[in-house]
Amino acid sequence: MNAPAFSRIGHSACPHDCPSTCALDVELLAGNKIGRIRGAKDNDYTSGVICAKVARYAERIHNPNRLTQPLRRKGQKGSGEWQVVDWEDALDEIAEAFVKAEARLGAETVWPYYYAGTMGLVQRDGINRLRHAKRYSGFYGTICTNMASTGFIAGAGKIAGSDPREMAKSDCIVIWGTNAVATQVNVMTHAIKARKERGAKIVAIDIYQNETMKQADLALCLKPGTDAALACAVMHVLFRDGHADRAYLARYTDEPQALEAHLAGRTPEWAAAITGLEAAEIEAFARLVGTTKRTFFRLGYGFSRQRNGAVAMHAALSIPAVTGAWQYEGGGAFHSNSSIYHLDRTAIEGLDLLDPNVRQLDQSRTASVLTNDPDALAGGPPVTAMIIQNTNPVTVCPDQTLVKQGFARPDLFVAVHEQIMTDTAKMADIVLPATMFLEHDDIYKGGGHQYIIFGPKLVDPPAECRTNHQVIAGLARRLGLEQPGFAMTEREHIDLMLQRSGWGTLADLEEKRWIDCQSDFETAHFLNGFGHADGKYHFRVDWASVDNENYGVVGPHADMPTLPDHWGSIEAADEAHPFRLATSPARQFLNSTFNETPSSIGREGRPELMIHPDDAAGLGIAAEDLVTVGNRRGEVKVHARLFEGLKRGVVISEGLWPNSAFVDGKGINTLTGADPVAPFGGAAVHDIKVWVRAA
Ligand SMILES: Nc1nc2c(c(=O)[nH]1)N[C@H]1C(S)=C(S)[C@@H](COP(=O)(O)OP(=O)(O)OC[C@H]3O[C@@H](n4cnc5c(=O)[nH]c(N)nc54)[C@H](O)[C@@H]3O)O[C@H]1N2
Ligand SMILES: Nc1nc2c(c(=O)[nH]1)N[C@H]1C(S)=C(S)[C@@H](COP(=O)(O)OP(=O)(O)OC[C@H]3O[C@@H](n4cnc5c(=O)[nH]c(N)nc54)[C@H](O)[C@@H]3O)O[C@H]1N2
Ligand code: SF4
Ligand SMILES: [Mo]
Repeated sequence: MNAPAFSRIGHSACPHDCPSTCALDVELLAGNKIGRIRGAKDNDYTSGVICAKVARYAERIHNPNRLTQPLRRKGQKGSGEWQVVDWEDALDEIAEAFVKAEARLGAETVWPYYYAGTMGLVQRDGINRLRHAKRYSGFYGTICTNMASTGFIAGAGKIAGSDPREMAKSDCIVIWGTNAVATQVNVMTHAIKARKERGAKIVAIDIYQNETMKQADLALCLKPGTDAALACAVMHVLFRDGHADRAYLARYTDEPQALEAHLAGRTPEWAAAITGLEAAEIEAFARLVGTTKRTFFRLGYGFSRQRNGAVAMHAALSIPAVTGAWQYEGGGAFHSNSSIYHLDRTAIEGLDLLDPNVRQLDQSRTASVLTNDPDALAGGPPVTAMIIQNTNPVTVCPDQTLVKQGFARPDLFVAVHEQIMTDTAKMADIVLPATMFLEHDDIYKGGGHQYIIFGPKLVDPPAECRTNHQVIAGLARRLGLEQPGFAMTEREHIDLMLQRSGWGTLADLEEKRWIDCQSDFETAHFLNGFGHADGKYHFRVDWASVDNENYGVVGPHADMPTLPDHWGSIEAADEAHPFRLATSPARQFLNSTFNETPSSIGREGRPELMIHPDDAAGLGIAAEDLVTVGNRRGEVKVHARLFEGLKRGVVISEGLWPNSAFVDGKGINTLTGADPVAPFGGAAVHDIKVWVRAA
């Protein structure tokens, strides 16, 4: 068959939960089809580069397994037996279930549940308008960013930093706890440009030799959950060897003397014993960042997915405050730009209807919430009705055994609005077919850069797929809600938000394609002061009072160190669990998205456990063997892959695979914990003690 004729290029933005939020050029073909997707060359962050999985998007959007009609469950929950229903009946049933549940147990028994499967502000966050209008339980979205953002705000006072494009002007780029080659490829574009044009050094800090570590000039492979020890020893050396910028410290930081005194005992030898690095490696890294003023610390999420993750982020962020790297172009630090956009989300999210007394339920504790743990329910009623958009908790949430038990509860009604039949959709009472990003209008803001980008509807959705916005409006109508936000179109919402935020109109944005929201150099480098009231960088942290839009302290927050330090709150290995497991993202998947596309599955192969050959030998495990990995939460079967690029005692399983890809249907999150992480919650998905045995 001939390929459909090429018609034109459409412009969009990648909607997925990836810091790169690439500006896209989409080949639009005859017959409502798309061809290849490319990165926009004229966007100076995307720079014409995108990941392979999105370049191949035709495979996902035209996937024959897409959901295209509303379905009602016929058999038992999870039985896979469905009956096609029409939209009006499906929405009636959901609205009725919500009304009944509310009449029995109060509005808080309904839990609108969503996450970042699309990062579009209208389609992702519009569900909050329904929640606020009805006083349904709030969704406290902690699973991804909580520890990282808390640690960053603790030090810098807000989440912003040096212009990410400045990486290309750095002399040293430290890629810390992010596997950028796989998870946000554009970081590499700018870092490699600096290496080519300026001879910049690239440092990577991770727990295994992933693709990013392989590209680094200096690759530090440490034990999971020990990054703060490394950071402390680096700062110890900086003070010891005269590489601390004392004038900068005096002007811009809170307690430099206290920090220096505190670090006196945090020697490279002390850190070597904790991190598993050689003291000489730590010295070399400290010397490099101490003598290279234009050092750019690109701090990722991975190293914060530990029970001490907030402390680790804050400790790593403290290094450029000691060297004074913030003063130089190409220097400083960056994690995310979420603080720079000042978008007025009132209409999209119905913030004028928000009642702060309504309880918030923690996403990372979904396992506990749905199995009726009174603490996780904050003393309120059980959750008995849900609508789920853009997330797949039965795959992605910690403590999967309990998550599955929760979703199997006969007294829980669940509607899932999805693009494909995920592990979560399989457990639903009603499944609604959703549009993909090229089939609806939305607006996106970069986490890893500084652009707002418009993504218009470019093709028609297949069959009966509807947008999230349409579904929320359909339910609102049935529930008698008359706020204007439900009647507005996506475009009207975008236009209103832009205008109220001082970013012009949608028409302006459509013409320009994107808005560069970068702050000026002094602001971005905090030379006008950091985000705290005193304008200083804070080495000393009162964790309970960090301002991170939180709903209250949880976990062992009282034990958190106030100055940067190694905090032993991780799930340390013990005799019964000699291994530390991390569940790092696979290159061809994006969380659980793309784990349904044949080319991604083909490239990833199957769920595996990477294990050091000497550890495997000690357990009588050979390459390719099926092994069982377990802890008190459950057991998972995967194939062993012998791999020398990690420390003994550390094992890695890349994902996220669908649960059905595992021999006995138990996904990797069977092993992760839903215990609340200090100080404000989150999921420690790389912080797991396990045993391993031949299956
Ligand atoms: N291909 C692909 N891209 C993705 C995703 C995906 O699943 N697949 N997910 C998207 C999402 S939602 C997010 S939030 C971002 C996340 O992207 P990243 O910021 O890259 O975070 P992670 O992928 O969680 O982990 C990054 C690395 O941290 C390592 N790591 C784990 N524990 C430690 C530790 O204690 N110390 C150190 N130094 N390293 C550690 C992991 O092994 C991994 O290699 O990526 C996005 N992009
Ligand atoms: N073990 C382990 N667990 C993890 C992680 C890990 O590294 N290891 N990473 C964690 C992280 S960082 C994150 S962010 C979470 C992510 O967890 P999720 O938010 O659940 O992420 P996705 O798997 O991308 O799921 C998004 C779903 O949204 C659907 N979707 C996309 N766009 C739309 C839309 O417009 N409308 C509707 N209705 N649906 C849409 C997709 O089809 C997909 O099934 O997972 C976390 N879980
Ligand atoms: S997933 Fe990330 S790297 Fe790939 S196109 Fe989307 S934003 Fe860019
Ligand atoms: Mo994430």
